[in-house]
Amino acid sequence: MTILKEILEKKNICKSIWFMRQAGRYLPEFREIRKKNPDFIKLCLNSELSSEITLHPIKRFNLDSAIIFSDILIVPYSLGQSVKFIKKSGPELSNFNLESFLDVTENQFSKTLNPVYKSIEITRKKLDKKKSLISFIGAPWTLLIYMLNIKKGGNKEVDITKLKKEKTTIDKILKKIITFLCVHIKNQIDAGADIVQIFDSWAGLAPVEDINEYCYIPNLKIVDFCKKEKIPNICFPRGIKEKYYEFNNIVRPDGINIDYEVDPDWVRKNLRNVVIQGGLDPKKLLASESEMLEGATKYIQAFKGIPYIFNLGHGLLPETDPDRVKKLVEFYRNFDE
Ligand code: 1CP
Repeated sequence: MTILKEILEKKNICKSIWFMRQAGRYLPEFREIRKKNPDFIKLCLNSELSSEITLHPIKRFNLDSAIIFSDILIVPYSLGQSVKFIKKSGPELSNFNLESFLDVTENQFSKTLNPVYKSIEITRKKLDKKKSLISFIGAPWTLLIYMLNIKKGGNKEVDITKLKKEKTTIDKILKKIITFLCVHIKNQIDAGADIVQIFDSWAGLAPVEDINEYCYIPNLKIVDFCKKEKIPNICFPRGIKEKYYEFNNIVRPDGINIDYEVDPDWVRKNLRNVVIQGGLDPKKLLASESEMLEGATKYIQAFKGIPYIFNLGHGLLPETDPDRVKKLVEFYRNFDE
């Protein structure tokens, strides 16, 4: 049994560490490959290279889990939208077209994503049996934001007028996308992944009065699917503050990744019947070494005596020094609780 499965299913207390966005921009070996592959989506769909990138951080830091190198936006891409990554300004999707979106069949969708599944197969064979291979999806609300381009104001809010205007379209998108996200999860697990992480990176931007409809219910439907299929799952509803409590009680995932805005002692008291993951601010890896290690200590101690997966409160930043990551891993491994 892989280490994360042991924690998430059996609630065993094991030491376990991995990082969100552990494969990618901060690693010179990734940047080398990326230079030669200007089309990012094509790179995600290159099974051999994607597997190689997935294993970069495992080779360097001997982490307990690998997360497959892909992107949450591969799903909108497979449903007909082209995706470009503009340096500094982030991802840009072509205009959403409801007809062509609704036209894509499950078979076409799985066929486009086949290289991801192939990459999982290759990676599983190369990965130590005890290590987990994590698959992932973007949660429906986070995908909607990119698909309809409804973020504004320097990523701090959504365009509510546009959200209301597009309501009928949104209902249709949600219905289909939940089904197809479940297909993508199942295909990744069948290919050899053993966990799924559901990234709701923009959950904090859901209007308070609509958080049930846009965040809780879509996550719940996906988690219920995972439970039916016995797939260990971790949710990451980033930025919802004290609503982590409500989210956990409604969605009931196996694991929950906390962000750095929620206090770990509050989390320990309030989030029950769920395995906690993450929390440390990725900016701590840019600060002094002692500040970074103090930060890490706070999380390790807050979750002493209960199952806890060490990770961050958001992904590793592109400017992170890989040696810092190494230091943090060593510190965690040697920490005497
Ligand atoms: O330009 C480049 O070189 C591409 C940078 C890059 C990378 C390395 C993007 C573009 N995506 C990825 C890989 C990726 N994305 C992974 C696999 C690597 C790993 O985790 O080890 C994963 C899990 C993601 C997930 C993802 N993509 C999320 C959810 C997690 C999060 O950070 O909130 C989101 C919101 C995206 C969208 C996305 N993809 C890429 C960018 C620049 C963005 C916008 C958000 C951001 O700036 O990260």
